[in-house]
Formats: sequence, C-alpha cells, structure tokens
Amino acid sequence: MHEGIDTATAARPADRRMRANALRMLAVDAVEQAKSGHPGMPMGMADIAEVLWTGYLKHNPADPRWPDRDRFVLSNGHGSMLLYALLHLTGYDLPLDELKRFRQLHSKTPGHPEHGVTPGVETTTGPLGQGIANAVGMALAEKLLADEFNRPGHTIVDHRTFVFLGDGCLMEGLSHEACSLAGTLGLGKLIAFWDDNGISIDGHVQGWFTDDTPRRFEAYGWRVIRDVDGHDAEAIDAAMRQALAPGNRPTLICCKTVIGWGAPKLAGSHDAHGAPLGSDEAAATRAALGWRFGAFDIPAALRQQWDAGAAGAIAQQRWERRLAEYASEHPALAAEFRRRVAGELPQGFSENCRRWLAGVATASNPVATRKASQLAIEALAPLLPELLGGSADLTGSNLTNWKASRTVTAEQGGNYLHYGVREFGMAAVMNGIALHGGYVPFGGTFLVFSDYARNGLRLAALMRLRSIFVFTHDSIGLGEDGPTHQPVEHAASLRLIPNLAVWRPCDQLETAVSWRSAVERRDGPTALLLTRQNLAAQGGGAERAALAARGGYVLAEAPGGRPDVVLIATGSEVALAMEAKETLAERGLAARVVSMPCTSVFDAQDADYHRSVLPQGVRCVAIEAAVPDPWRKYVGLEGRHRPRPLRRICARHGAVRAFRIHRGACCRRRGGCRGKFQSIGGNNGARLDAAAARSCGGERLRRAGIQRQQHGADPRHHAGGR
Ligand SMILES: Cc1ncc(C[n+]2csc(CCOP(=O)(O)OP(=O)(O)O)c2C)c(N)n1
Ligand SMILES: [Mg+2]
Repeated sequence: MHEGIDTATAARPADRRMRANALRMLAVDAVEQAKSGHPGMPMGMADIAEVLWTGYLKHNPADPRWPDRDRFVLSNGHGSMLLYALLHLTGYDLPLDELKRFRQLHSKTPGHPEHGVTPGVETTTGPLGQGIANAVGMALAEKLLADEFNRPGHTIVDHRTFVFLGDGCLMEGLSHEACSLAGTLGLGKLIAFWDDNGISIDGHVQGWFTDDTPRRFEAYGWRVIRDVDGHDAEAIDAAMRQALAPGNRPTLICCKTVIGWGAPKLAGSHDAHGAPLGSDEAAATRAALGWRFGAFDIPAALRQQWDAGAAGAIAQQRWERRLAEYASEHPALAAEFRRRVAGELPQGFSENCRRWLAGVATASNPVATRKASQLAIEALAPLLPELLGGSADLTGSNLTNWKASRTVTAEQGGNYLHYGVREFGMAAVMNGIALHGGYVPFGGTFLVFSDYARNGLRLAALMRLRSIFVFTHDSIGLGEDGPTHQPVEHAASLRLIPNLAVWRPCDQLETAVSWRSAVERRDGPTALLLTRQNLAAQGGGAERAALAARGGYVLAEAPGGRPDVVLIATGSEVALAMEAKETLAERGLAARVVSMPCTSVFDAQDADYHRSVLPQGVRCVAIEAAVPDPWRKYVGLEGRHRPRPLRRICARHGAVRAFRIHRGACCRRRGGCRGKFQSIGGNNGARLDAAAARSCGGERLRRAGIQRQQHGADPRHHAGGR
C-alpha cells in the first residue's frame, strides 16, 4: 500500500459498497441527464474502482501533473462517467456542475475521456485497445526513467500504471501487440483489471469472443490472477495485494462482473451498455441499492470518505522531500530530471541547432533522406538524452538507430526499442511514453505501413503529443517490392489528419529542419516521410534552413523575380522540378521552384507570405509522386488528369538512375512500359503532375525477368530495383 494513503477509510464492506454506489449513481444520473452515455460499465466496475482508488492509487488531486503519481488509464473509455465520478469525488478540479454537463459541448466531461480537457485524465480513450497500449508506454517510461535517474538510497521514480479494460480492448488486435511487448519487457508495475462481464454491444460475447484470456496473458509472460469476484471488495483487495508483490511480470486481474450491476431489470444485459437506464429503471436501481439520495446528491460523510486531498498532499510532500535530498546529493541529475519531466528542451538547444544546421548546409553530397534522418538523429541524440528511438522491426531500413543507441531489454534500460512487427502497437506505446513524460519517442516503419498505425497517429494529434513517426521508403525509389509496398495515397492521407505535421523533405538540410521542428514542437506529433534513394543537395546555405522552417518557400527564383509558372514540389520531386525549370528556360518560360516540405506549416504562415511564395494569377504546377488530389488547393479546382509518359520522368529522375529501376529501363525501350504520370490543369491554367501508372507490358517485363505487378486505376509509379 502506498505511503500517505489513509487506509482507515477502506473499512467495512457496507461503507465500501456505499462508496461504490456513489460512483454508480453519479454515472446513472449523469447519463440520464445527458440522455445518452454508458451506465453499464461504471455500474459493473464501481466496486473494483472503489478498492483501487481508496486503498491503493497514489495521486494528489491538487496536482494532477505530479511526476511520481500512479497513472490510471480507463481503456474502456465508453465508461467515462466512472472516471469523472472518481475524479470529482476524490477532489480534482471537476465540480458537480461539470458532471451535470456530461457529454455537452465545452464541458469538462466529454463523452469519452479526453486528455487535456479534464484534470486527471491521463490519456484520451474510446478507440478500444489504445488505452491499454498507452498504459504499456507509460509503464515502460516509468521503468526507463527509474533506471536512468534513481540512485542508491534515492528513489525518485517509483509509480505504477493501473488500467481498466473490457472485452472490447481484449478483442482488438492492438491489445495483443502491446501486451505481448509488455510481457517481453518485464513491466512489473503495470496492473490491468479485466472487466470480464461477458457482454459487448451485440450481446453475450460467446458468439465472438471465446479466447482463454488468462492463458493468453500467461503466454505473454504476465502474472494472471484469475476468477476474482469483481463485486467482492475483499476478493479484489486480496488480488491487489498479490499484484503488488514485487516482480517483473505485468499483472492481469480477471474480474468477473455484471454489467449494469444494481439495475434490477437491465443488469447483465447489453441493453445496459450504451443507453440511459430510463427513469423507471433508474428509480428501481435507487431502491435496489438502498440509495436514498436524489440525483447528483452525495451525502457529506460519503464525500469525506472519498476525498483524497489530504492523503495525496502528504504523499506528494514526502516525495518532494525525497527529491530535495536527491538534489542536494545529485544537483545536476535533479535539474536534468526536472527539465525532462517538464518537457523542456535543454538550455542552449537552439544555438546548438543553429550550429548544426550551418554545418549541414555545407553538405553537398546526394543523400537519401532516410540517411539524412539518421544523421540528424546522430546530431540530436547527444543534445537530447530524452530521445527514445525505435522501429517496428525495420531498424536497418528506417535507419532509426545511431552510434550510441542502446537496446532496451527486460533487464536493462536504454534508449532504443525494438518494437517488433507491431506498427499500431508502436504508435500507441509511443503515445503512452509521450504522455508519461521524460522522453521524446520516435519510431520507424515503412510509409506504406503508416496505415496500420493510423489511429495512433490520429490520437497523438488529438492529444497534441510530441510523438515523432519516421516513415521511410517513400514513393519513387522504394524498390521492387511492388504495389503492396508503394505508398501512393499516404502522404495525402496523413496530411488530412488535423494537427499532424507531415514533412516530406527534399535533401539533407530540409531533413534536419524537419527533425528540429519535430523536437521543438510542443503541441503535436510529426510524421517524417523519407526516401530510400539519394537526393541531390539543393544548396542555398544556412539561410535556407530558416526558409524551410516555414513549410514552403522559394527554392529557386525565376529570372527577374517574374515567374511565368511556379513549380511546387516536395521531397524526391524537388530535384525534378529544378530540372524542369532549366528545360522551361530553354523554351523561354521563366519558372520559380517552390519547395513545400510541410503543407500545414506553410498554411499556418500569414497571407502576405503565402502571396510572396505563390503569387496570384501565376500558373502553378505541383509535382509529387503520389495521388494528386490534395494539391488542388494550391493549383486550382478545375483540374483534369493529364497523363505524362513515365519515361520522361524516369529518364530524368536521379533516383531512377541511381537505383537502376528496371521499369525505368523498360520504359525507355520503344513500345515498352506504357506507364503514365498524371497531371491536373487548374482554373488558372495550373497543372499538377503526380506519379501515375497504367498497365505495364506484362509479357515484356516477364521476358525481362521482372515480376509483373498489378496496376489498377490508382496512380502508381513504376519504381523498382535495389
Ligand atoms: C476501436 C473501436 N471499435 C469499436 C468501438 C465501439 N464500441 C464501443 S464500446 C464497444 C463494445 C465494447 O465491449 P466491452 O469492452 O466488453 O464493453 P462493455 O459492454 O462490457 O462495457 C464497442 C464495439 C470503439 N469504441 N472502438
Ligand atoms: Mg464487456
């Protein structure tokens, strides 16, 4: 049991039941008032919550950001009213009025818990499975931070991560990814409670969920406590004590519960899951529970029992004292610890960055941006010990490791995670790490598999987390892996996620700028889209770093500053645009080249800047080896697709030459590949080119010993080769 927690309140069963019923009735009343919501889960898990929150959880309602608090994650986020009731009753800044405004716009009690909206909500949950995966990240961060900062006689990092989860979370594949990793990494301070009520939305789960969950978790290497009666406080308490026994296995406590417990007609039915009980059933529940109080009425004596303010303050004060002792013995470490948990960058970071970028600006060798990213990591890692890298089993391809990276194992800390082939798990675990604090996580996979991780990226964006996603093997130059590995729509679809900064840098300098922007960003995640093939350095010196940081800028001006056409390009197509500028000049057309590595950062600039980069009335052409649609916003609406022979691009594209792209070779043969590029004409005559391909001469390719790839109507490029 944690120090500072008053155990006297965990007294008689009748008191415990009363406290649990306070949670139940607040949930029932709030859902009735909102005329929508999920009463069943809070009613079913109230007894477990009462045991955990009054007897074990180390927290201080007055300071929800206390670094050494236990983390509590409600992975079955539809039961949000349980969490709001707990936060309200224990003394967080969540007044009763907010509970009365459950599910209303701008209330602190949204339908599903939202981090950053409600004090004490550790993570946004609702998309099932992600809460438990976030919790794995939190427990991992705690373990690593303890390893890094605790010293003999000084334990300043020592907290647990508790999770509530339901059948839904366990059905989600993500729970497998994350819980399997938690077992391997020995996260002994992670304790999950399974709400084993046998019900999900469609009814009794026997028809769709018959796993042997305890054995499943034992196979992951978890400690499993089976068959706990989730309505028997003593049984739950006994399970808790077992779970707290030291060890390096995470714990799953399997609690048999009844959804909607206490509701005479609806208990045990999926009808209690996601709709108000109705006034008659709510009244009958009151009677059945012996709850003599009106809606939202909690007697003062009961409130007093719930209040965790005094115990929380004592627990935090004790920790502050320990931190002060630590600071007197290890002043530098203590200062670093404070900086890290506050998420601040080190002093002098921007000056160091300026020097680093000045060096990068002199680089003139062609380099793949994935390699440029590794060079950036190499430069940043000594400046930022909080960088916690990793890859979903593609380290050698993503180039996410660096010279001083050290693999994390169950036995030892480090700064690099082999997430295994678990893209979604990686994203959600990274989010948990970012939420915990103390680390800036980054993780890599192929861009084409960002789809697997997508909802994790979305939640990182919603929660404004500093998670950095390294997506390599972008577009042309991918290799011969074929359409399954060709990210055609990914840049566009990632840009659609609000608050996700998507960078597609064109060379080493832009890659360095995007990395700096990602680590400096305090209000959201970043995706870095990086090439496998070398890209030419675009020169321009250190001033270009400042321009690139604006998301879009004039890379090469038209003669006399009066462009007939503006070529907008990103990433691997910037070099192509630069070549096109020369070709156009030969034909008497003055072209300006705009590099736009990050459209959202460019969009955030002021209107004058936009006009200075994209002057009104001048035709624009956008060039990106991907689906063309998003570029209409820059080049106009009345576009139509205009096929372009791929060979022209292939013949010009440095990548193709560098990587001996077989299809490129095929294209160059007369009558060979009939692959096309597409372009869009805009309302001002603007056009947009995007990599596109129609069918290839399959027979011809086979003869050339090249595996046939299917090309549908979707635009796809023809890059192949090693
Ligand atoms: C990823 C995801 N898919 C679907 C849903 C919609 N949904 C919300 S709750 C739920 C059923 C969950 O069952 P369980 O966890 O057993 O909750 P209980 O009914 O027991 O409270 C579903 C399908 C969701 N929130 N997230
Ligand atoms: Mg269930």
